[in-house]
Amino acid sequence: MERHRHRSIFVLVSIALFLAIPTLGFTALMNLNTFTADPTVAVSANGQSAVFTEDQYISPVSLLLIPFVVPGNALSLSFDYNLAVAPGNEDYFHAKLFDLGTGDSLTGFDLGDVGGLEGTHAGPTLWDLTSLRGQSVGLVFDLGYGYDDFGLESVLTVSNVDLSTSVTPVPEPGTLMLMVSGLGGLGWVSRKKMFKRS
Ligand SMILES: [Ca+2]
Repeated sequence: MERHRHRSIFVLVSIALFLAIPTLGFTALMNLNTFTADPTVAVSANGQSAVFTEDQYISPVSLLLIPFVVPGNALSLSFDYNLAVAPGNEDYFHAKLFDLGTGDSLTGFDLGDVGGLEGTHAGPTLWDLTSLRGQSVGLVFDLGYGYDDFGLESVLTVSNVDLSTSVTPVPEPGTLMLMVSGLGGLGWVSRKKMFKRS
């Protein structure tokens, strides 16, 4: 009886570990040089940051990735931004994931208007991508102006655009059932062996 209990505990622990594995994340910085940039967006050589300055003719000034194919094992997308709005300016930073067909932002993946009059607006942002796995969407960062904008001196930096994926693919329910029944079968076989021995 004591051995049976140990085996049951072993099986339960194995299943728990197996279920826990997909939550481990691997992060990789996206290369912003693979994005489409307007002329006044300067992407660093290593692709890890982009500096947006205002354009006399283009607004908003954009850094765009189309399509952004969300990996099947995606966990999250995070990035840092810093918008320095200069005196006499009213400018805004926008970031969103959007539908490639309609151009509409996806619910829960639109940072909204960040910025305003003179001052610094900065922060990290993290979006949970698990609901978008396998989808092709658009990703855009841009710098635009407001009604009381009378200058072109504001500067936006976007950096550390980080795509986090799970280390191992999340198991399909069918695979998991197979594994559970496999473990159950092993338990049954060894129990049978033990029964014969005794
Ligand atoms: Ca401005």
